[in-house]
Amino acid sequence: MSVFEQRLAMLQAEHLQLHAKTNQAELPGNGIFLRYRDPVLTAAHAPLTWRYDLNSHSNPYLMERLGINAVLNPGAIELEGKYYLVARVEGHDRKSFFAVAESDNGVEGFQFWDKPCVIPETDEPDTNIYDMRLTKHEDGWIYGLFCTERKDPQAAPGDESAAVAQCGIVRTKDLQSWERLPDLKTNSAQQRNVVLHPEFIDGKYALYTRPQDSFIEAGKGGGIGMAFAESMDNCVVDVEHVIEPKQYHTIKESKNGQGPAPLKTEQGWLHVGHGVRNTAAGLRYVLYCFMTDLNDPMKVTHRPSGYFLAPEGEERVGDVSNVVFCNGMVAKDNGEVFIYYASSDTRCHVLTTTIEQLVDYVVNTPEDPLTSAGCVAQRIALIESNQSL
Ligand code: M1P
Repeated sequence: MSVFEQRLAMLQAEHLQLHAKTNQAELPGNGIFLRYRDPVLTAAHAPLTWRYDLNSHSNPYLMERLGINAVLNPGAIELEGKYYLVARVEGHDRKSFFAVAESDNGVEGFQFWDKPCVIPETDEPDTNIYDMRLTKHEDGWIYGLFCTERKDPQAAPGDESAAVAQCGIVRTKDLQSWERLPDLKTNSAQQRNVVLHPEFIDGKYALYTRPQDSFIEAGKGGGIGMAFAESMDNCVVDVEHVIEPKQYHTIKESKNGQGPAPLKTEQGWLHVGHGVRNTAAGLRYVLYCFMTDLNDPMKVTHRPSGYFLAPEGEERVGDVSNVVFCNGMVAKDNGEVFIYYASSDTRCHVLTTTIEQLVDYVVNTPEDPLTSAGCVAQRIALIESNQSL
């Protein structure tokens, strides 16, 4: 057997094994959600045809020609009972692209479609695109809002890292053909984490934004904003109302951002977002929840204290360590919820829970009292109530 044949047999066997692997919930969990033993989608899931030249004449050593570095930050959607992730796939070349992976049960067996998504460009080509949020809008389209990054035209000579992030928009009916619409226009210097609300509000499209001064730092901006647009064909917003600000000495003191589109529940719109704080070891990203009023989605009604999910174990290490990030969530008609998140900008995972559990968590978990003394009083109240049982 040639080197080529031996390597191909090994690679194919490994790939098959990865896709056949079952995933297990880790019990007993925290009562809010279940984590799973294995990531649902990783760089190793990328088809061999994306990475290798499979021609034994042009590639006798079966070398990897176009490696995949990471698979992260997937948008998620359920269509006719199947689970689809639109993942951010990053090559060894640092450029990201989108690719669809599907699974029958949402926790295992995710398999990429044959080819990555072809996202048309605008007149101003994107250098890098990532982090798609999918929204099934009541207008009948599935929208994908994502970050488009281009070199900062104001960059000082020699500065090859200054970038401008803005919101790109596509729409589709089938996740196969994507219609590119003009980028979102706002008054903010930088935009990431822009998400479309699934319903019209007063006849307008409603968007969650994240006004930001510079590429990494929120600066005077930051917070989750809400803004309204007449149309998605030329989406322009004027005022961004910050409905969920960053806050001193909390898990969102540096910045925060909307996760996927919020879930509609009887008690309110349930949001998953990310909060960021700075540490001596760099930025730490955790997930947190909040709820907004059904009739007035600009009004936050519940803010359970602290984080909902923080990186654990191997999740803590990766290209950007100490990060969990979520931009995909699926709520089924039977109340089950699948929350997809990535760890350390490297791999994708799932959490499962229910609308009932999430609502209980958001509505009945006390708010952060914002001081040590307040937290002690809060904990003593819990202890004393338990002692009186
Ligand atoms: O590296 C962590 C995350 O950083 C950015 O998120 P934010 O804009 O909130 O800082 C994004 O680049 C995201 O993709 C990345 O996971």
